[in-house]
Order: sequence, then structure tokens, then C-alpha cells
Amino acid sequence: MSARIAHQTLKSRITSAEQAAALINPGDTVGMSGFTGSGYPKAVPLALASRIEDAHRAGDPFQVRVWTGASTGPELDAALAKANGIEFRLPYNSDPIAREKINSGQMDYFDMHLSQVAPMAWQGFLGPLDVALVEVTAINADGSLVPSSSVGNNKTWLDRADRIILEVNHWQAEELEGMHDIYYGTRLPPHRVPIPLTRPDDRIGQPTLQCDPDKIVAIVETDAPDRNLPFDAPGETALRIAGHLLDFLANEVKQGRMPENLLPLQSGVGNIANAVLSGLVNSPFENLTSYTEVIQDGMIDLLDAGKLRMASATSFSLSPEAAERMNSNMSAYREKMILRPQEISNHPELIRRLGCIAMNGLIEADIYGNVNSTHVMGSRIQNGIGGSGDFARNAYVSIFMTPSTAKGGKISAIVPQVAHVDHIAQDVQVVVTEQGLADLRGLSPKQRALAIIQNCAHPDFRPMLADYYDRALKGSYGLHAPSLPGEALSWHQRFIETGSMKV
Ligand code: 0RQ
Repeated sequence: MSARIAHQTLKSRITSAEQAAALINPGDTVGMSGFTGSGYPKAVPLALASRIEDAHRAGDPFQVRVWTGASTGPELDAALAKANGIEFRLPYNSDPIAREKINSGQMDYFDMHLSQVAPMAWQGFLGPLDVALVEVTAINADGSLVPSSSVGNNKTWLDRADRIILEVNHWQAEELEGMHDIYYGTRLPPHRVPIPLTRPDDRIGQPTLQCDPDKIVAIVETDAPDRNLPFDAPGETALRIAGHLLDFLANEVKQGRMPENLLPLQSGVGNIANAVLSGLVNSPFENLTSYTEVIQDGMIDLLDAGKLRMASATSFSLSPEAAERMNSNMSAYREKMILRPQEISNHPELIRRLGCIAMNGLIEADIYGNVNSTHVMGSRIQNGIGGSGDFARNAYVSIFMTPSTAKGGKISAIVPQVAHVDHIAQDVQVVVTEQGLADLRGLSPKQRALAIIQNCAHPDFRPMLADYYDRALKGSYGLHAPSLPGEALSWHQRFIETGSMKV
């Protein structure tokens, strides 16, 4: 098994998951690898969860603080949350059990922009890091580490942590070596310099992670797949959203605002985003590039179809079928893909320089184009802002997409006022639903309201929104962005009380 651990001294630190978990103490902050269900440690968190359960049964308090890249997998977030083992977590979570713990007040959660995690850790704002628990593909003879299917914040965790536990996962294809580009040139102010990346396919770093071998206290070998769910086949709604978006992009090219091969694509997670990427397979666009954080199935389809020239990200988020397809042909995919640390994949300077086309999902948008991506009814966290803020503010064009209703038509995704704001109207240039697309660039608030109500709202809710807006025009305190504060959130209150936003 230990063929993947070429460093002679480190071979002696191979141990079991249980013994490695015993090196993590109550109250420790643990920086874990993992981003959108890829490259997360799979054995030690499970062993830690079981140790925590034993401690709780014996009446001993035992919780840890968990930092990650973004969402992980059931062996990590679900197992530790179920054991009531997480006191505090950052920065993005999509695990339903952890979500429930956060929403029931049993776990603290700090939702932050993904590009800011590493700098904030370096600035010391997040406190000390006791342990780095990182999955890798292999350990080279010189002690350098071949990353696995995500990079996330691993560079920072390995540099900052007092002690390091590695999982070497034999399921990850050895041919991943050479795909990564780890940039070691980031600095803290006042010593920052421009990051020398001007094209999505530039390589500016090294293929491996470096770390001080003396800090490595345990190495655990695993052979376990990344656990991601399959994507739904695109339904009617997703296809219509994709259709509106592709028409918009074609028109941008026609108007001379974008080149024929578009600009680097950023795509959020989820079924709608995946459907849009799949829609590009049958579009006239060629020679596309992406500068994004996640490579999902739709991007692999685009690569396979010869439409996408290259993809840059920090992680994969693949269905089991696509992961299998990639793993069996990794050396070919490696030529067209680059995985980078998330502080680089999501860096505002680079997103602005490259002119990304940002396409993200939302929970609700209001008639002025403010967007809530994170909090259902304003208070219940869904996942987190992820990288959507990094991209929305800095993109060439920032697009948000959603079905016009949720929960079987009982909730309108277009509301008089969002109950929580993640993206202010200035960062939201296009809103698209299956009903249509509102291009908000250069529009005043009143013009935006008309465009969003007419083009994006569902017919069941459009008259209600038009009525609210008409009355706001007459009764508002000011007429720049007319609103009726006493009524603006009444749709949410009605849903909480009756189970529907409809009257
Ligand atoms: O709930 O799972 O209980 O059915 O939200 O919604 O429609 O499946 O859409 O998977 O695209 O997720 C904003 C959450 C959309 C996602 C969000 C409920 C809905 C369902 C999911 P159920 P859908 P998606 C790159 C960029 C922030 C991070 C980001 C997200 C569930 O896009 O997390 O963009 N974005 N990162 O029923 C009540 C509404 C609702 C609603 C949807 N108005 N009210 N519930 N839902 N709209 C990736 C990373 O950064 C890692």
C-alpha cells in the first residue's frame, strides 16, 4: 500500500485512523481539506466522530472547531455534526445534518467569502490552527505532497497548523500529479504584489504542496471515493433558464461586448448551473475557457465535446459516473485542467482582470435586484455565500439564475424585498428565471423593478408584485426606490404563518 509514500522517514508515521484521531484534542481547531464534496479526509473524521461519541457517553465534553475549503462529504460534516462534535465551522456547508445543527442553534457557523479564508487565517483574525487534516494523492521522496481532487485552503492549513495529519487516498488517480498549480507568492499588506496571472490557463506556481515533514504526526492510507450525488437530468425549467442565458450571451457577442468565444466562465453549483453548462454543448460557442471554483459534470461534457479549451478551478464536483470517467482518463484531462488554491481561483484581482462571466444561483431576488443566496425566510441558512460574492462583485457580467418559484409554487423567488442580502443591487447585473431575463445594467431602481417584475416573476405572483409596486409609487417615503417598509417582508411572514406566500 505505501508505494505512494516515497519519503523514507515519513513511512514510519503511517498509522490507523483511530490512532491519528487520538492526536486531536477537545477544543482543537482543525483545518480540513475538502471543497464541494472532493478531496476531503474520509477516515480520520469518522474515527474522530466515534471518539467524540465515546467521550459524550462517558459524560466528557468533546468538540472541535472545523475549518474547510467549502462543503465536504458525509464522512466529515455529517459524521461530526451527528456526534455533536463541531462547536464552530467555516466557511461553506451543504450537509443537511450540519445545516440542521446550525439552524437549531447547536453549532456556530461563520459564513464568509471563499477568497478571504486564507488571507484572514494569515492575518490572524480567525485564531490559531492546531491541526491540518489534509487528503493527498501521494507523498514524494522530497516530502512534497501531490494534492487530490481539490486544493481549497490546503496550502494555508499546512503552513499555519502546529501539527499535520495526512490521508493518502489510493482512490485518487496518480495521474492527478501535474494538474495542480500552487502559487506561493501571496503576501500580506503592505507587501502585496500583483499576481502574475493574465490568462485562465497560465501556470504561476508549482504542481505540489510543500510542508515541513517534522510537523507531520500521522499518515493514514485510505482507498475511498469522493462522495458526490448525481446531477438531475435538466428539466423543463432548467432548460428554459439555460435557453434565455444562451440567447443573452449570443446577443452580447452580436453587440460587440464579448468575443465570439465569450470570456472565462464561472459557474456556481447545483442543477441549474449544470444545465446551463450542458446547454453550451449544443451552442455555437467554441474555444471556451473557464475560470471558476468548481468543475462539475457540465464542464466535463464541454471538454469532451471539444467546446471548452481549458478549465481552471479549485475543485471537482462530479457525479459518480463523471468521476469514474475522469479517473480512468486523467492524463488526458490533466492537459486541459488546472486546480489552484481557492484564494487564487476566487481572487478578486484575477476575476476582474480576466473579465469572468459569473453565473450563480439564488434563493430570492427583490424587485430592485438585491439577492439573497443564503437565508431562507431571512433566518435559516441554506449553504452559505460560497464564492458567489467573490465573482459577482468582480465579474465582467454578473448573472443570477433561479426558478421563479420554490416549494411547489408556494414561494416566489421574486419578492418585494429580500429578507437577507448577500449581493447588493450594484453587484447584480442580470436576473434570469424560466420566465425570462432582466438585463439590469444601466437601469435606475424604478426601471429595474419593471424589468424584473415583467420578465422574471411567475404569472401567479406578477400581479401581486405589480400591485405592491404601484402602491409603493403612491405611498412611499421617497420615490428613488419606492417601498412600503411595513409590507415589504409580509410575504415571508405569510409563508411562515400559512405555508404559502400567496394571499
Ligand atoms: O430546497 O433541497 O429542501 O428542496 O433551496 O434550491 O432550486 O435546488 O437550487 O441547487 O441551484 O441551489 C442558492 C441554494 C440554490 C445555491 C442555492 C430551496 C429549494 C431547495 C436548493 P430542498 P434549488 P440550487 C459556487 C457559487 C450560494 C453559493 C454559491 C447556493 C434548495 O445556488 O448555495 O453560489 N448558492 N456558490 O427548495 C425557500 C426560496 C428558495 C428556497 C430555493 N426562495 N425560498 N427555499 N429554495 N429557493 C460554489 C461554491 O461556492 C462552493
